[in-house]
Amino acid sequence: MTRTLITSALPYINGIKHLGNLVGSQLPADLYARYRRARGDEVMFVCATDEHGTPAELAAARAGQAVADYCSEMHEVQADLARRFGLSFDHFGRSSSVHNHRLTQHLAARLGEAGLIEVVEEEQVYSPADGRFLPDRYIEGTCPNCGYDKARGDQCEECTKQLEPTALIEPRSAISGATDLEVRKTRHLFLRQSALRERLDQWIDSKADWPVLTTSIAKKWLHDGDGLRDRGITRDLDWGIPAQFEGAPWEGMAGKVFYVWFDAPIEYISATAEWAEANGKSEKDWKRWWKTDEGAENVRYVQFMGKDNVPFHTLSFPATLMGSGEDWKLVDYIKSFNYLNYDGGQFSTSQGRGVFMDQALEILPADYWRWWLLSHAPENSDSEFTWENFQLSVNKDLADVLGNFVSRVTKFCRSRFGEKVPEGGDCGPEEEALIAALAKRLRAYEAHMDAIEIRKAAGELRAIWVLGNEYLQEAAPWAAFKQDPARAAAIIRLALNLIRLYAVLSAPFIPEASQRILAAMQAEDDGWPEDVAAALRALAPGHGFRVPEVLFAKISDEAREEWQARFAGGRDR
Ligand code: B3M
Ligand code: ZN
Repeated sequence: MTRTLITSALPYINGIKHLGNLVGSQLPADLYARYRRARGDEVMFVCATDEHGTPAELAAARAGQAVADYCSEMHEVQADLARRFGLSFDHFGRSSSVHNHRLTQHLAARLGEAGLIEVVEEEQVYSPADGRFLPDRYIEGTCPNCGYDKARGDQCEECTKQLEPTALIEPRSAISGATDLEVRKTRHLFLRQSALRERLDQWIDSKADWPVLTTSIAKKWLHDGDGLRDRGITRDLDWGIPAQFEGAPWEGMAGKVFYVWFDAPIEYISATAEWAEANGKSEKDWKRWWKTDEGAENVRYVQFMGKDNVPFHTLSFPATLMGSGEDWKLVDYIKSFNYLNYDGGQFSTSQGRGVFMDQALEILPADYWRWWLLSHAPENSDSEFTWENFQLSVNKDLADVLGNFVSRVTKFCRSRFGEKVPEGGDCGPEEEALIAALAKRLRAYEAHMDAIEIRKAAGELRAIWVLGNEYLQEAAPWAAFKQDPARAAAIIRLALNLIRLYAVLSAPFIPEASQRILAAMQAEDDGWPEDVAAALRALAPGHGFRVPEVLFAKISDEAREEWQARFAGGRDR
């Protein structure tokens, strides 16, 4: 059996995520996980909240809470939203878990023993006004690489370059806005990534099938020379995983913690250990996903993330795992995404601009959002959410094409034959043509899903729905019923079966609606159809069903305008 390990980039703990965040990692990862399970794989799908570092501290301070309390609360909020969006994680963990503390310190110790970590005296930006060092997001300024004026101390979101706080132009404190900053000396652990350059280079070269977006970013920072600079992996912060611990092969790190980007990807592994513990499994059970000497050699590991996360997943995290000298599973395929923009601008957490996960669900059920976001995933370039486009896509694809098919067929059957699959009549060339067309499209759908080409897969699924409507139009059971009721029965029998098949095929995109369709058809999802003709005989004559409630309601112009005004910005989050 194929075994597939899937991780989504870990959402930061610092607040509820917007739809741009969702479509850049968690949602496409869920689509793929659901699909792989449907194809019969054994799947391990993990995610977690990313709880350390300056984003967590700043957000807790803003909320007036202790950082540990803030993180516990926000983890629950995010876990609940994930559930309500149908994100089917096997485990949704926390990077602040004991498991992650243990494993992060273990890997750091291994790297230290391998001579890949050294204690370095370095210069850090210090703010006398704040009375503290300003690591990472505590400092903002202009990016020396692209000129973006809100670059943060650790990375420019605009051009994805990893930065050193001292490199920022016109730096200011993110806490107080102070600009009278000093540079002071302090001692930190450095990961000697540069010593692994050749291994990383070869490894990335061996990934000929990776999407261009992923490899271009990886190669850029690998050959830029700067991307693989030895980097500080500790910080002068209180909240995090202590860098001084029992058995650490260094001294003098008391009071310092690991950099959030050092421990966050390790949480992918730790979350699997958390899963094992939560489900009464053993260490062996999680290691068979992660240790190539303990069963993971046959696992296919796929990661999902936004483009700004790519350098950390193609360089730093693999450097950590390779450098440990242990047999950890490295990623096989990285699916990365561009950004989703919002109505002529950017989503902005600080300005409350755009739609956030909680607000989205206040307006409409998850499947409406899942469908739009996935069918417009920013794969090859940035894409844009507009309310017009959202309305169009929901009303056409979901309501007119899929919803209407289900409703017409079930209602027609109820009025002419009752709420059971009718018997009698024969299929002919129209049905043969339909089955051939469906089979062809189904194979194309699978190919796109296998390749994680999400927009293309969505397009193919929509085309599969359209085939049903076209068939109905041509076969015209309402006309046939007058002359030849048996022929009408054969058409409707096939159409009812098509509804069940649509539920199975659509489940990765719109799981909740698929469930409702199956419930109405009193049918099970009995697995991915290998043979279309056979799948269209699953509901035999006499099988009962009910006409489902409206599957997808249309979005009116008034509702669209109201939402447009409501989310234009200005709401503080
Ligand atoms: N939390 C950044 C982000 O959400 C970060 C991802 C960590 S993945 C290990 O964009
Ligand atoms: Zn930049």
